Amino acid sequence: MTMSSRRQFLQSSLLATGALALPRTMVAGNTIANGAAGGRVVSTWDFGVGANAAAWPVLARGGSALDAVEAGARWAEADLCNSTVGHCGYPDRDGVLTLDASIMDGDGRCGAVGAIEDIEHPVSVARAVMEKTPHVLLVADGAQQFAVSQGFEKKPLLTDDARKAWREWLKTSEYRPKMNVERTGTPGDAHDHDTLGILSLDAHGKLAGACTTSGMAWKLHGRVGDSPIIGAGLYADNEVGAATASGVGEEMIRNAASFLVVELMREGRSPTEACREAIERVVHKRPAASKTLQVCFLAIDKHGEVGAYALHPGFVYAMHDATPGPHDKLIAAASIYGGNVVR
Ligand code: SD4
Repeated sequence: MTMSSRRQFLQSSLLATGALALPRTMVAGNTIANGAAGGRVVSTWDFGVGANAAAWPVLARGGSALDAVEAGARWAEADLCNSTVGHCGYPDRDGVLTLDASIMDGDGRCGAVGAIEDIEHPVSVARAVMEKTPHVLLVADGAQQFAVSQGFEKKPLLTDDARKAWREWLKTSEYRPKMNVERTGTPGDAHDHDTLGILSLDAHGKLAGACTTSGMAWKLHGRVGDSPIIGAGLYADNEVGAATASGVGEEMIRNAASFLVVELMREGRSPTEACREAIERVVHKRPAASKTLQVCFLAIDKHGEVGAYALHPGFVYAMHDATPGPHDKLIAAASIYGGNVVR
């Protein structure tokens, strides 16, 4: 899909304001007895619509949340319109594209890769780390060697557009992450950071999540963000719920933020309340910095209730389930600064 047809497609999606409040009902046996019957998948940002569409068939045929989130993340990694995830991501300040990804099952199993180069599907390498090694996180050359040993193809990923944007950036060489800029398709004018965080509840009442990103464009070579750090960019616990994050990852790492969101839900907060409280923690720790950068959380509880919150307006997430009506819902999250703005 071209950039403009993608925009039209997204514009025709249902945009609603505020977090989605679904009835909090109990999971009856193996069936989710509310609007999430058959499962539900939620993903960060507008490209979450495509990720959800790739994940949904897995849930619809009774597959696992884990398989669903991997399918959704792989779609985003291969998306040729996305300058912030996977194949078309923007590089670091040395012109090197390094990717971060993680995956977590609600039963506690998890795997991740950080700063991996030349491998198209880091989320699947993360899953292999989880399933085939005694470890959780592999980074850089070691992660790549492991990927190749598992049959992943090594190939150069940096696109001409990304290289062009990097050359443009070199003219100023200023590291100043942009907040919620429009995706115009002009090199240098695209988002310089946005992660695909995807969470799913399957028809069996099990949760899983995945996170995949090229991280912050123009970062220092070797920088790893929150996305592959379990508890920072992603956390899932079948007993409670799951959470993921997008935005400037250093804030998520400082606050163990996705773990915090899940723990707040464990204490009884709704997903929206938990995300809001985690955002407040970010503000409390670094009030001045919080005015200039974006942080966003997305959460789902074990009943399928979904919530989100951001520091600044502009954060949208996508939701897909079996309820009748339009399936590609884009929902604008509320924010601490500036209320709700749908772009
Ligand atoms: C990172 N959290 O590497 C990622 C980037 C991102 O919205 O999601 N930006 O810090």
